[in-house]
Amino acid sequence: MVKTVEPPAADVWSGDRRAIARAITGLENAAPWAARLAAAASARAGRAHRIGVTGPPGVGKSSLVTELTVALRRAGRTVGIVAVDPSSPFTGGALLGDRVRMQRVGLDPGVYIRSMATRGHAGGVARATFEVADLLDAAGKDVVLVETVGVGQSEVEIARTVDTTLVVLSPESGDTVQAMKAGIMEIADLLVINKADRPGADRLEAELLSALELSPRRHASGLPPILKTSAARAEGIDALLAACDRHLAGLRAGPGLAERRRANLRARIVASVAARLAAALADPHALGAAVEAKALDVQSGALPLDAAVAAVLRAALAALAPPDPADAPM
Ligand SMILES: Nc1nc2c(ncn2[C@@H]2O[C@H](COP(=O)(O)OP(=O)(O)O)[C@@H](O)[C@H]2O)c(=O)[nH]1
Ligand SMILES: [Mg+2]
Repeated sequence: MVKTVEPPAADVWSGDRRAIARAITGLENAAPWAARLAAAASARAGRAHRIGVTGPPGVGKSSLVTELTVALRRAGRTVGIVAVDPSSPFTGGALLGDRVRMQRVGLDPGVYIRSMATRGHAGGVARATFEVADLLDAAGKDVVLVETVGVGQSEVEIARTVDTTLVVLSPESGDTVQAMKAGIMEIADLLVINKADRPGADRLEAELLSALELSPRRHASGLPPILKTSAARAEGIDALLAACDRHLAGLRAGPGLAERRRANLRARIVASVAARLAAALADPHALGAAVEAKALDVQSGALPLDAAVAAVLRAALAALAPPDPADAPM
């Protein structure tokens, strides 16, 4: 593997593109210095408005991210984009295809775009995504947009770990029922019907409204506003941005923002623990050997299964979380 040289932290915080690029590559590849930089970024982060954009493939998430970015730039705000989407036209800084507007956005020095590899363990992708969002926040971006395909549980988790979650549907996606089953309606702070220039947007809105009527959220956090946009025609974008800003202002007005960010931290801690555990269990040079040994013991009748589980957990704790002197009782 190519060794990535650690960029000077000051260059990252000042928003230097090359330093950010190197930092992100290090985070993705878990370079030796990456954990330290991630911790420093996390400590500096918190100023940016993080907006998650999720929904089924093809509803226009990347197009909406592009139009939101254009609108944000017009308002003088800087933007970081993290796309966790195997089919994303955003690729590590450069842009594929002939999407002229995206290319223009990609060339703007006030915008930093990164698409995340989705190969590897889902928990690892989640961790890297959170860290990159922290990094772009710490690098001074005013808004960080996180695009994920809302199909799997892990993508939904990522999209949720933001301040404001947009769930995007389109009249042609025909995935409304599917989306509701996958639970993505429940995480929406704002519901967006994109491709409102296509027939069926009003019918989809009526469907969503009646689905929301039955939602358990009806009496809890209140129902999410529904917005109609056409990314293709750049229509409804300012209203969507205003709704995002209103959502953040609402969180800021009370304990909501601190609560939301604490909930996000809980999810990140759980995801990191799960990812590290899963990686170690799968590694024959780490816990994999212990798992194999215990499997033999269970098979031979030397050990009941739950005792094997307990033994592997103890081994995992010893290997992954050696006692920290700072944790010792005073
Ligand atoms: N008619 C119409 N097409 C759109 C709109 N937004 C995006 N598209 C098209 O839908 C396709 C998928 O868009 P993309 O942004 O890649 O969707 P994603 O997979 O959700 O990120 C592309 O061909 C876009 O040009 C819209 O508002 N109206
Ligand atoms: Mg996309």
